[in-house]
Amino acid sequence: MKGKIAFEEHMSIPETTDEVKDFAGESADFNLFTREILDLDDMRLKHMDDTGIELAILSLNAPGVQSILDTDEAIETARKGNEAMAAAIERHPTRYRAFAALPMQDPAAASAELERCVKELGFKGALVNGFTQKDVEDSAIYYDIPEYREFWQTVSDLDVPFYLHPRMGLPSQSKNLMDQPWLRSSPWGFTMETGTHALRLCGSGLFEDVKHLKVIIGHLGEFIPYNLWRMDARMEFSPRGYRGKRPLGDYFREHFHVTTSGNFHDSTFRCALEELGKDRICFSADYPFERMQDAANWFDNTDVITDEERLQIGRKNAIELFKLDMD
Ligand code: GRE
Ligand code: ZN
Repeated sequence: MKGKIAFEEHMSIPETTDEVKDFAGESADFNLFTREILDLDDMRLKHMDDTGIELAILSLNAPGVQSILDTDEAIETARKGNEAMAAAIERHPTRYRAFAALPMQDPAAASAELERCVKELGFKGALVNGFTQKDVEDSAIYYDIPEYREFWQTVSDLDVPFYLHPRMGLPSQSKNLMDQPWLRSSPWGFTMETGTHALRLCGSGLFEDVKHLKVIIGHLGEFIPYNLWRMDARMEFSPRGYRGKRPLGDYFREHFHVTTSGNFHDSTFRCALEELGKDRICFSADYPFERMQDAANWFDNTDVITDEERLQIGRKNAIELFKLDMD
């Protein structure tokens, strides 16, 4: 399918590149991977051309700004990442948009940077790599706490989506995973970490306090669609500190979109479609951690959806979600 829009597509700047090499894959050619994640010109555009991806909304790699302990450095690094993405959009205005990287260490600074990126640079929202560390290594701040309500109000006022992207949990959060490191990483830990963060947002009353938030998660919903019925069913008997006023599923279905990033598989896709509906699912690849070719080969050919639905999920939902000036 031509004209796809993809939006879990990562770039990097020299300040944040080293940390991603561990995740390039055991068999990966690190030099090639590094070139791919840093490149915003010929190589990436060629992959996009070859796979029918017309537009990519770029984001800074994980954990990126969220693992920087010093707040001033986090603010500076987010700015550098955002300037690099803005420059890429200037060079290729028909091929790229961007999500702001945000220094969540300081919610007021994060709000200000998001506002600058949206209003001055035309960015389409934010992509944040999970919890933030701050000041000390063993710290993990989740954004459901009251200190972030004003930040969320800014996101809502700007009327842009917030992409909650995975990162790895800290060793102190992962004591039962350390002896089998794959459990901490992308096969499982990323999903658990991000899914839990998304559920924290739902369970904190956030969507009652700030009514118009749109949150995006990748990997076909980080396991949540598969377990949504059960969570609501169990919570009826045992809400234990759940602070939502309505069932979890209501908030998830009303406030979340999910993307196909890194999850190119029919039965997972069918489950997400059945639980959330086709208006809530969007194509994405997760380049360069995944191959655009794998994403497109699956998406362009899956018979789980009709061609009309393919156009909607591959393109039109994104145009609406990000109010893109395209048909
Ligand atoms: C991602 O961006 O989703 C990602 C990483 C590292 C490894 C795997 C992966 O950042 O999917
Ligand atoms: Zn990703």
